[in-house]
Amino acid sequence: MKTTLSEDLYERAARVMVGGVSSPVRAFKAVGGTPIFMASGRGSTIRDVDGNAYIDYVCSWGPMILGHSNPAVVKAVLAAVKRGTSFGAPTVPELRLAEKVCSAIPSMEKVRFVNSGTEATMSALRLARAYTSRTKLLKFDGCYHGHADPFLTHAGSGLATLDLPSSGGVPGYIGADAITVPYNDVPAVENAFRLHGPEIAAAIVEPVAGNMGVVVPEPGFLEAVRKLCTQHGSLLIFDEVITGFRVAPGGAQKLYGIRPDITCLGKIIGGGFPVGAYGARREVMQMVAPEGPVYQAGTLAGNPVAMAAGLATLSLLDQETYRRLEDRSARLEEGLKHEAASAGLQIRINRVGSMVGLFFGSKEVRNFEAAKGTRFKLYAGFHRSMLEEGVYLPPSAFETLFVSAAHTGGDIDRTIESAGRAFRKVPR
Ligand code: KE4
Repeated sequence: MKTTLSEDLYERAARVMVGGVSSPVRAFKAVGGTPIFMASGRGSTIRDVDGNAYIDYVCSWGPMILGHSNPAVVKAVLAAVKRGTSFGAPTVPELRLAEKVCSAIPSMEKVRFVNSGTEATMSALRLARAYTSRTKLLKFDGCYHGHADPFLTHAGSGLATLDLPSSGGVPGYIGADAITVPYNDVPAVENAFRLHGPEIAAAIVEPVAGNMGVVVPEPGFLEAVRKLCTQHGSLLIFDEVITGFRVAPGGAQKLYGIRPDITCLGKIIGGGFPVGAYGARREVMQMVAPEGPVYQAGTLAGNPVAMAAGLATLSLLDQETYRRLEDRSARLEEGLKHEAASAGLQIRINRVGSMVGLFFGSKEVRNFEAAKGTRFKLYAGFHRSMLEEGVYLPPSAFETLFVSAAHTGGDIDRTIESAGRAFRKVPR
């Protein structure tokens, strides 16, 4: 596979952009080789600047649930652009997306749009602290909630990829307010509340963890966090930036029947444009300016073009689409397991809907420690082999493979065949 143009471009990019990228995980640090410059995408396929085609399982880290350049989304965006790109004023697309999100997400009576998942979780924590007049935050090892200071200790995604226990530049007093416990560990949550309950403003959790690979909530885990938050007057924040409209139309809270106090969204609701959102029942959201004292603002929040892309995307996410996503993702899971077994390689697959996590090793992965205890260093070679096969996987063992509605049965079968060859190259 020739990638000379990517290599030349990356050398140029590294002179003016830190790490040659706009987000660390894209730098291929964990998998080696040169990041690939993508030129175009259509459906499940993306093409790089050298003309190589790949079946895409990054899907822009989640937003592209319909695949790339979906005709309806493109049409809606072009029409919106022609009407003007930004007014800094209320618009009908913004209102329509707000109504759609609030009607789909059980916990959301009111919503505020922002420009990223980071802004959504940052604002949700500020709101929870104001609502409870408390400061402490309970979070879970290996979850990732964006790059706002309070969330950057023991986090997943790029920090896990780069093996960073926390970020530089975050003052100690910020970290002091964070209590981090293992995912799926109910006794640890109970203990945290026993010790700090009256000080805990909020617990924030990815209801399906997608930033340490995929880790699935065990029966009773989310229910226990919900119960303890209620008992101690803390707010439960569901970070559904990945799971929102991914694992079900109403997100993980619909799938698992748990009602959080605040929900954060992003990715899919922007249809590939910068969007985030946070929402809750009215009596919580009324604390946000201009109705209440919690200040949060944004020049491009509710941008009409992004809203149009989100609306077009959500309007196509019907039951048939979710059924197809489930069918293709289940087929991928079974095929990968079969090929690994045929290659005499031990892998674990954690999956919820079209969120697929692949781990090298035999042990169950139920938290971040277990994820770090897998043979994750084998992932780099596997990633490289799959690139050679024309399959684009996340360049990190601590991310999620996303299946889109555009992935055909043929794509899945080809991926499985490619994985069979790639597994055979993995050193034992
Ligand atoms: P953004 O600020 O990147 O839009 O969203 C932050 C965020 C919040 N919550 C969850 C559960 C998330 O997964 C994310 C961002 N996800 C990462 C990858 N898993 C984005 C990719 C990147 O950082 O480049």
